[in-house]
Amino acid sequence: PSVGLIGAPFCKGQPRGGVEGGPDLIRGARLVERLQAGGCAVKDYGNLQFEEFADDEPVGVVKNAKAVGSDGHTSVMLGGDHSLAIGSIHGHAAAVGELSVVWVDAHADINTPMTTETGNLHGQPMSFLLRELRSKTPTLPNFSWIKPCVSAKNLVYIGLRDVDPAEHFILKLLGVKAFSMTEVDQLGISRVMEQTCDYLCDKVQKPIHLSYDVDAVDPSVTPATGTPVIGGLTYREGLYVTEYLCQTGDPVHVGTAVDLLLGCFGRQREGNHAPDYQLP
Ligand code: DIR
Ligand code: MN
Ligand code: MN
Ligand code: MN
Repeated sequence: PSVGLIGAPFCKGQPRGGVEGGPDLIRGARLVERLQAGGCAVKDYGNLQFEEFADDEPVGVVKNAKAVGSDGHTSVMLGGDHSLAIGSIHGHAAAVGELSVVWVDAHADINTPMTTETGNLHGQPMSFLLRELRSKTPTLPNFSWIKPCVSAKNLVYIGLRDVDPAEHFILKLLGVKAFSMTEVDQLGISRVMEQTCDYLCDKVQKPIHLSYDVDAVDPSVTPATGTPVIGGLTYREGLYVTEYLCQTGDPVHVGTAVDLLLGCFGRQREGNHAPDYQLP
């Protein structure tokens, strides 16, 4: 496989500093070398630069709309906060057409600017991307470039356990497929992944866009998240998701830490060896 990395040191979709350091920290964990060692060709495009907006006043309760709206672009995006998924999914859809989206997260991130309780745009990206919510999302400053490009039937959630009432209403209204932690407990992660792929690949097989929020994994494993929610995926369940998608589809976007990312590009816990490996 061949991987293009883009760092997105961005944090204005939510109130806390820290995540903007994510891309360089992930690189610092020798991501490039480890992908190469696994047989991937890697091109690192460096970090995106984000404009500063002195006049980024709240729109209603929504914060930093101009800064979030002006991000964009495609491929392996190292976040950064989850408002970046607007740009990465939009760009991915522009490049390949119809997409399936697997959203692994404690949260549904599907609040609209009208339902958000926090004003934080990292809790809203799916509302701008879903065709079915077009009439429910007012256009924010710098958001006019966003064309809804994902259909509700092509979206699957995994790991939900902190969903706002309005978000829950939207999920039920649109009939979105969701495996909350209850279903993970009930079915086990292997059947969750099997059913996810059966569901998405039912009709024509489309490229899968994996959007992975590190807070999907239990905070005992990923304590550095700004929004820890107890009762998440174990490290092993978290990795299983990426290993499984790697052997079935071709996920193109991930925003998370090294092991999960390596899992997306072929690293298996059972081990790996090159096709031309010879025993000495
Ligand atoms: C909450 C929290 N539902 C919101 N969302 C988070 O701000 O809309 N998403 N933390 O990752
Ligand atoms: Mn988040
Ligand atoms: Mn989350
Ligand atoms: Mn999220």
